[in-house]
Amino acid sequence: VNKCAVVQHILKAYSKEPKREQGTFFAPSNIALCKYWGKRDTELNLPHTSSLSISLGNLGAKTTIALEQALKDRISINGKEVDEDSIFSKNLSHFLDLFRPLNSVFFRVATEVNIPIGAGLASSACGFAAVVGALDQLYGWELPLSLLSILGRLGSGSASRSFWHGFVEWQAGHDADGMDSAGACLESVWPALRIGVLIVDSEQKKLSSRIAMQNTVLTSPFYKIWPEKQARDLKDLKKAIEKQDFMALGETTESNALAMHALMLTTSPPILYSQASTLEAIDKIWHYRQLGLPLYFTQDAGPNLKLLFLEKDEEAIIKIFPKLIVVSPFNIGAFQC
Ligand code: 2P0
Repeated sequence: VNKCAVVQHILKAYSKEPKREQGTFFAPSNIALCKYWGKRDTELNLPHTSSLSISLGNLGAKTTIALEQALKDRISINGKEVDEDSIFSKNLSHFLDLFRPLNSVFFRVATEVNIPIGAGLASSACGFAAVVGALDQLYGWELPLSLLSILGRLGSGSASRSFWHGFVEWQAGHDADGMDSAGACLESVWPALRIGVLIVDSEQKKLSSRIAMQNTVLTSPFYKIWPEKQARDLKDLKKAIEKQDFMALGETTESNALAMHALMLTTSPPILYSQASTLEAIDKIWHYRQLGLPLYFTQDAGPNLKLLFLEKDEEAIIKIFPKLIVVSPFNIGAFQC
């Protein structure tokens, strides 16, 4: 099954002509508490295991798409035109090929992102989600979010989780065409929960997570025990969220991230996203935790950390990490997941 077949299947009954002049959509960035690492299908970005994330409230991407009277797509980020020969433009135009009414039709895509650049804040996740949402608006499909999630996943796996606020579970699914592999939000709200973005190194990552996760699946002798660990962590996280048990949430999140990075170390050739500054920060977190401060971290495909803590400890934690960017995931007006 290829991407084109999935898109045609989802959109077969829908308009091929734009309903409006333009479409606009905001998608929040998301951080996985239980990670997506490894695909059973690299064409459709179908994961081996389910994952669970928290969305970052007002931090994310807002994209506007219109048809463009030109011979190519015109793409801008924060008002700046992106070079058409860049890998970014080529990837996005390739994705947009799936949604052109004719091969000769092109788009103007303007994205505003308000996430700190180089922080490893999953810009591809909210980026692809916002593009799909904006196309839905432009064409007037009004698809349910679960189907937008499947379309977003075709751009980037983690985009499937960027269509909701709050906690989102991406079900791995079993079907070959991935029609059962989509995100869904959990009803729970946890207003006191805080995520802190700790930038220890703002250089671009050297190895894309796409290649890194595939190498892990192919060469790590420990990958076969990953699904079992994931299933347990996912269950424990959902229980912790339901009971608002912060220690259980933190312990499981941290353990899940460390297990993912341990898998990478056992990949051939080995993958190491941590820098010395990452380990220093982890040491500091563990030091303060031993002194009684409830503070945990997670780490993605880069050297920076995302801290988990509660509102009541925010002041103390900012004293320890003065440059921390603090996000309140549920402080978004009326919460609707
Ligand atoms: C996650 N990451 O669950 C994991 C944890 C990074 C570490 O999803 O190949 O950009 O586009 O499906 O979604 C990053 O991977 O990969 C990611 P593709 P994606 O957030």
